Amino acid sequence: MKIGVITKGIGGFYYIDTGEDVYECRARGKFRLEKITPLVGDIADIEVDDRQGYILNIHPRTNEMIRPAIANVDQVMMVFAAKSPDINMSLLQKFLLYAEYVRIKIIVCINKIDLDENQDYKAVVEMLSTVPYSVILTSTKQQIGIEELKAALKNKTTVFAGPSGAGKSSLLNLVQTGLVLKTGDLSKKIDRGTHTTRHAELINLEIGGRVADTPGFTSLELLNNIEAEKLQLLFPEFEQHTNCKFSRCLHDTEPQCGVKAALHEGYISKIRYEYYISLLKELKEIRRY
Ligand SMILES: Nc1nc2c(ncn2[C@@H]2O[C@H](COP(=O)(O)OP(=O)(O)OP(=O)(O)O)[C@@H](O)[C@H]2O)c(=O)[nH]1
Ligand SMILES: [Zn+2]
Repeated sequence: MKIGVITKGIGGFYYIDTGEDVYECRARGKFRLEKITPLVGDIADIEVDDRQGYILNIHPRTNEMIRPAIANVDQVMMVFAAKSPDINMSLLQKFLLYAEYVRIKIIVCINKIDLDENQDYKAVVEMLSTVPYSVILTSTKQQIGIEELKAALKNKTTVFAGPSGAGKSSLLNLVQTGLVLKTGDLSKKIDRGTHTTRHAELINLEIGGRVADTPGFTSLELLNNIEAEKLQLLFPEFEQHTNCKFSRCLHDTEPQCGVKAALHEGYISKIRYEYYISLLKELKEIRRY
């Protein structure tokens, strides 16, 4: 028996990288019976002779994303451009929330800082200084931050996310020549009339680690089924300030709220807090019906 990582799945075949070799395997019938589909990123026990074999077992997943379908991601690199296209704050907030929801570590990369003469991106960096996510500032044109990016990717499994044109492919190309992401824009594919399901593939990095070949989060699953009381768990910076008077405080209109106190003292970003309140209102609306 060997252990490896599923790096690709095509037509019922899975490609498992054991670190020494890549094996083409099928899943045993028990997976169908138990309605488990092996995912790219899964750690699998395999039984092989020569180059082919069977997947015997899948190890428990640390996390799982739906689009692209991928398991055990260490981190998501959220790439936004400082300018052109300008940072879409509400999209950034949604991405942060979604990554928190699927429990994946977040790194925010602000690219194209060469275009931002007034350094407007600093407002975003300031907002992010209140959350436990790291920030990398880059420019592919001026080769800024590339070593830092490489260090962050080394020996990790990373999914890139971010709006079209932010520079994901340009950045990856500096990490490793020839590495290009398949486009993540589903609407483009539909326009061309090719309704292909997106199968993620993991690509080995020369520096160690892997990246998914297709950007994540192009469509965000709705978070409608979250309970209002649980929404605050997706805002990790609130946690150390929840010394509120009421144990079930939603940090909205309640008196003596620790989160609101932290907001006034500047430990919690106003933008983040307002986003939280807007989502809370939405969730309460949904519940009313
Ligand atoms: N000025 C400047 N332009 C950049 C930088 N990085 C990328 N670009 C340009 O921005 C454009 C988009 O870059 P891509 O790497 O294709 O962006 P992407 O995020 O992969 O886009 P999609 O494939 O559509 O998701 C290209 O014309 C790049 O040359 C940068 O740091 N500075
Ligand atoms: Zn409170």
